[in-house]
Amino acid sequence: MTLVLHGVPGSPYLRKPVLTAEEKGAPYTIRAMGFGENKSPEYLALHPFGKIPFMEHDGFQLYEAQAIIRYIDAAFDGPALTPADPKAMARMSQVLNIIDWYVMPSLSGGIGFNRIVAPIFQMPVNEAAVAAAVPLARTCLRALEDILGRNRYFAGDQLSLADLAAVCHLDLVQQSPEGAELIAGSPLLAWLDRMAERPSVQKTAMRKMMGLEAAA
Ligand SMILES: N[C@@H](CCC(=O)N[C@@H](CS)C(=O)NCC(=O)O)C(=O)O
Repeated sequence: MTLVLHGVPGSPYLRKPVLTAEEKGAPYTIRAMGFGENKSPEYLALHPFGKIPFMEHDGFQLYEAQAIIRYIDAAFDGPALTPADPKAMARMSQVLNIIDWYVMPSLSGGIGFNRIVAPIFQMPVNEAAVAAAVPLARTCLRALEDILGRNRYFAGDQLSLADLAAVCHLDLVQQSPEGAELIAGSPLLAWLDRMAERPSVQKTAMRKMMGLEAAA
């Protein structure tokens, strides 16, 4: 049975499993949901926390993005996206957690949502939330720069799930004044350029997934 990925197109959290499936060459379909559908009784029966994404594969149901992308990496053929070396694997896990715990509420939820998503849907911009997110967003970018160091990717020379998760949150960072200022001159920009060359990253860009730009 095909891999079915449920979520709201445009959300970085739907993009993570989609991007992972693209990198693996795994066939998948998207079950596109509208804003708020994640709180419907039908969806809550699948995901009791009412969050995106949710996955089905061969009768196996799973929620939580990290669990889903690790499952896709393990269950499908294609390039390994988890390093075999324990230290590199731990580095990947560290970045995945930094993304979920610190990048999501600051760069994505605070700055990105208000500066990029809200204007698309003509929603009000919460300026206080943007300002409050800046210190943690700065810490995130400095921490990710330290981890990247002189490597090509977060876990070393090989692309891993850490890069895929991170690009879903960071590739719009320059589109807000706050993000652009925080990332100016950062070594993360060269990593972002490298990631932007990947067909998977181009195909799953936020505006393409939202249908606001033609698919490649
Ligand atoms: N711990 C969850 C968090 C996922 C998450 O925060 N998803 C956001 C997507 S942008 C969401 O569902 N937001 C809608 C809401 O909270 O109602 C995971 O990693 O899958």
